[in-house]
Amino acid sequence: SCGSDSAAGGTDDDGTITMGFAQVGAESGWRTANTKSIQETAEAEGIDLKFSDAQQKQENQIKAIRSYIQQKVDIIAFSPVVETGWDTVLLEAKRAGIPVILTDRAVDSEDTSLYETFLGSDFVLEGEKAGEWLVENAAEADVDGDGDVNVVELQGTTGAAPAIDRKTGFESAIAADDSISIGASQTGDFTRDGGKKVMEAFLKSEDGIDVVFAHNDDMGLGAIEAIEAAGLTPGKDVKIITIDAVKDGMAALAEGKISFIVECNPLLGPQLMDLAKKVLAGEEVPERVVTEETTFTQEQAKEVLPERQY
Ligand code: GYE
Repeated sequence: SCGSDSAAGGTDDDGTITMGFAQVGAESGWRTANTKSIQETAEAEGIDLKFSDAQQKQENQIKAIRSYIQQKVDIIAFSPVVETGWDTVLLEAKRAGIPVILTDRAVDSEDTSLYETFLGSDFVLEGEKAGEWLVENAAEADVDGDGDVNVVELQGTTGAAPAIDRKTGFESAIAADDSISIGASQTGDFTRDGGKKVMEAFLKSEDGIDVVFAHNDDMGLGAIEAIEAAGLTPGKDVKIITIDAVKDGMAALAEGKISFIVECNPLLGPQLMDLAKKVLAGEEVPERVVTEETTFTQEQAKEVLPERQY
């Protein structure tokens, strides 16, 4: 499969594919499930996986990618922690003839020849689904009955594609109802602890919070801790909407603490390895592969929880 085309990668003489994967970190249940899916699929398919955890720092990801280039891996895959600032290192990979696949999160590079494809969710659509549910359930979500639905937003990592896009999607959907507005919005960095701390501050600074929109389950679970510590009942005194649908989030939804979850699928390993094989075999791959996702109400969570894998 290793032709003369300098932009194409190849495989070792024995046909084994070596993939360097630069992961974001271990910030959430979603990320843990994503890492497991990638590692298990590589193992099952005999792909030699070099894996690094960047602890949510771009500089660490760039270092990892540079070391994969030096090690002459066949292919690099990564989930960019933020959208900007990747052109230089991606150009280095391109010049070394190592193809790159983006997975989970996107980059904002104008030069799309810097990567082969982008596999991941439509984050704008996820935000829209969250906002549409709120519009449909606005009367019930106005928990203090003052005629206004006051939302506080727990944003994901600043500059990350899912934080930017989920905010955009949510805002565009709630624009359909004048009674719904976002009173405060801050990053909780996609972690449970971050969600808890920001929610503690919101509970002190904001009057009449009706709804929490958290960009992921973990921050929503942190918010639950803060709400309960303030003597309030999540799901009753404050409605919570989240994104991901990992097991802990689904359990809180089934218990009535969370009101609605938009699914974001972390099990990208099989599709990623399939795309990697195709790229290295010189086959055409689509520029964009969007994962399929659904949404869950409390009733639906109760039904699927026993079989939830992650
Ligand atoms: O929603 C969040 C994680 O990029 C889709 O990152 C991913 C997001 C996911 O930390 O839980």
